[in-house]
Amino acid sequence: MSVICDVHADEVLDSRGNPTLKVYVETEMEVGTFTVPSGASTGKKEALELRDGDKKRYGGKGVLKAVKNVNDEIAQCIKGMEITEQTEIDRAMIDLDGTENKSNLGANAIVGVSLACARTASKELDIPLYFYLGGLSASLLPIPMFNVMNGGKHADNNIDFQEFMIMPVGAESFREALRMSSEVFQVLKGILKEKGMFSGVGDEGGFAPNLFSYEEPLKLMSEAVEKAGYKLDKDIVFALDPAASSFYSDNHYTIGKEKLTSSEMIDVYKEIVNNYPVVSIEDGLAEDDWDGWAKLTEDLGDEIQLVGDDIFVTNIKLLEKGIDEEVANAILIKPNQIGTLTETLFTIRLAMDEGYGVVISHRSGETDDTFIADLAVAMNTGMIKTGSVCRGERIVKYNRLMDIERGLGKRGQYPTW
Ligand code: 2PG
Ligand code: MG
Repeated sequence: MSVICDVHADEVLDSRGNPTLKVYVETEMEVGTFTVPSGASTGKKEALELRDGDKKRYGGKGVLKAVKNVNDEIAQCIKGMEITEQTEIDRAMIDLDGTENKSNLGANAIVGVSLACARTASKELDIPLYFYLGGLSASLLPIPMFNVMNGGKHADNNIDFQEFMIMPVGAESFREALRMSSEVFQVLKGILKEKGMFSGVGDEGGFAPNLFSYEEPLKLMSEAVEKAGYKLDKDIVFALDPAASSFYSDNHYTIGKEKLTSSEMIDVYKEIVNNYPVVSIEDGLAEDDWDGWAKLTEDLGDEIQLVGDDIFVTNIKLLEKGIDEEVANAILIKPNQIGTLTETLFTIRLAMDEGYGVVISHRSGETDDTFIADLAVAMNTGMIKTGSVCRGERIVKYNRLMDIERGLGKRGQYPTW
């Protein structure tokens, strides 16, 4: 294998039209890239996304400092290293940064280089990225969680919960899962139009009409599933990401005009689970509400999947705390929350060893990069959430998964729920 001979970055735009980095890592034989995504409902303990703060450019959101960090310090540090020495490369960048949250060089700079290295290595070996990351055991396609209705910080409507998702658990292959969900999505659009509701979409491609309770999206989705000819609970089930940190303050959750305690919020979820085929709730409670989370897990953890996003931020220390305190039973994985591929893989492995579910995830501000599709298959996580069944930056990941499924042939499997 050859060594890294050049590393550079460029300032490009993400799906919301905000600046982000595209990183190029070159060896003598190949060049691989990674284009970095960006969140809106970010956890407080995420690794730091470095932005310029220069109000004269992109309202302060430029990333020229992070680009410079890639082009100068990081490039100098890792040039000459073997492209396949992922752990050493990531370690070198972590040491070079020297902070707990990568605030010196920027997690956006570091994650861009880290993931681009893996892609360059896979290209040099001339094998698919999922095979480079996961080897022969990489064979499980993920059940997708399609975010068909958007609220919270991802849409300018009045829905408090951020994501209402459909999971095609009754499909026999990923390709079929995608077809079923696309059909439901188009039927849902028709229903919204019929009812005179706004059928424009939010940041992740889900519909974003104004609705007056968290139940209305679930009702509309149920109607769409049945009208599309599928059986609720059998072919298609639901998942939620309320992203509760975004409506939590002073120990209370504000839903519409009501202010609820953690226990009252848990009661809301119990009712939802009783009335609708909701099998997974992510960030049902806020990142600072660890006691509430423990109670939520005790009350609902045997019945449904409880996914920690803001509370764990892909950070192995926070996941360890969660395991100790019996908080959640699954984790959302976003490489840019922690900043390197190596740390991401360690967090995934710990979660799996401890029997936690693992959902690989996009960010609300995305790019045309498909790395996470390969990551989900590589690690056999069996679940991915990467937006709705529309918008190019989401669809490109789903299309990549169909490519992977075709490439795997008989070795590929679609999970049962
Ligand atoms: C989430 C994500 C992705 P964001 O909360 O799970 O859907 O949103 O990227 O804005 O943090
Ligand atoms: Mg979330």
